[in-house]
Amino acid sequence: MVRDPSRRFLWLVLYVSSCFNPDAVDPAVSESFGGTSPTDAGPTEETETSSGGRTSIDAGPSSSDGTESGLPTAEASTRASESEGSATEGPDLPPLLACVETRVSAGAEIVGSTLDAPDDFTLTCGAGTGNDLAYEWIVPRTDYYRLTTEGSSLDSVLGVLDADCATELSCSNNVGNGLQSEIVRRFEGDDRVVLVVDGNLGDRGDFAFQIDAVVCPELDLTGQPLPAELSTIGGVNEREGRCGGAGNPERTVRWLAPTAGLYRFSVESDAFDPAIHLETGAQCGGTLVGCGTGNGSYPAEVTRYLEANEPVSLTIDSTNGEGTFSLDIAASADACPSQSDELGGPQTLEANTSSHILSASCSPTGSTGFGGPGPFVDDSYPLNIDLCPTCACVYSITSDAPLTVYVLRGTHCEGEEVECVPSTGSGSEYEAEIRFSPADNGDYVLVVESRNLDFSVNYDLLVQCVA
Ligand SMILES: [Ca+2]
Ligand SMILES: [Ca+2]
Ligand SMILES: [Ca+2]
Repeated sequence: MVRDPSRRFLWLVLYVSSCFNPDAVDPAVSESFGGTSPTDAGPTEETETSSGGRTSIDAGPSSSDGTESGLPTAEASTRASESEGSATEGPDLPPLLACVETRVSAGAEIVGSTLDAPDDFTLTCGAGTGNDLAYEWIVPRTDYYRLTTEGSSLDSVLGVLDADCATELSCSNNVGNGLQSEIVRRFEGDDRVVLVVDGNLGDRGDFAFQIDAVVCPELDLTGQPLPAELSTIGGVNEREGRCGGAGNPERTVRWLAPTAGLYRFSVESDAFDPAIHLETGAQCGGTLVGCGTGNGSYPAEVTRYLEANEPVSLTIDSTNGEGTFSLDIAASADACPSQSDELGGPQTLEANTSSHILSASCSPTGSTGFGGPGPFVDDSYPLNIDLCPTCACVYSITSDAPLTVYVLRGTHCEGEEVECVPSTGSGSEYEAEIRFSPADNGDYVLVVESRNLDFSVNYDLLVQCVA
């Protein structure tokens, strides 16, 4: 496991960017929420990573044509020595760890080749025997950082090890549909870690590797007093999503739940109608879990079950203008789903006594009734879809008043909203349909939400399947 420090590494080329530009965000990538991102497709093999890609790194002129690894040794060494600035070398820094070739810094772009490197490390999320290279990184300050091999040509595996050169802290093989690796995690200032670039299944070749501080979300509210009074004035407009936000500035915040449970994110403003989007992960661009819109009558809300210390990123956007707002994140003692059995037989959402627990992306959280503003009530049910390969089913919720039906992935309201359908109809006959195919097999929570504060809604489920 421990690398022999005497081994020569010939082909490393190290660049240190002249300055780290945190604003260098690819707008085409940053403006999409998880719901439309290709990186949402299915689970990835990485651990402790977010599935989204925020920043495109410039792999430099050398990595795209693959000629850098063919540089004469002398040239490679010269360029490496040019990079040895005060960030990575200096009298106050300790001697290099025994298992690494050199030291790197945040903002540095490293390109190189594992072609003639040794195979000293085996990372848990990779397979086989690939040549690898190891770097030491002394964390400049406590923050979340993104480590990526985006732009590499080999099938990379990326690992973070402790300074003992052996204890693996994070590992990423593939993120999204690609073969490259990404790790997003919090590092403590002055920590010394070993970063390993390995080849999966024996793959060897050119790689690019970069470390950047995560700049979206802008603010981490973990442990800060809530509600938080904030403003979108002066914010950038780089994001929009299913619930809106185009053309208006937004604010982004990270938050980690102190304990596992159901949490409600709510935003209210007198200055604008908020649109909030909740994504998984410590950086913007993760899977869109849910979104909500608010108006003068009721705040925008998203409520989900979070594991303890599970980072989420919230974008507070606007559908009309900018200004100050109040963000609250409150633990809920409600059970979710609210019902223990699957929906079957006639039910009633009582206008005054049913609970408001969840909220939909495709209809407002609440409105103003006879007694003033308030949230809509909802019932939620476990739902297991287990269809044969040629089967398909239509779930129809029929009702005597308008309602919204939506479906969350998972068993306890932890997952993303995968479908949201407002009922259509008139008089006392309304209907909302959701279709399931074998590709949808899995566990869900089915939510039925009233869209009237003052009247109860009677509803029932009709399931029609074809084989
Ligand atoms: Ca290896
Ligand atoms: Ca890979
Ligand atoms: Ca926006």
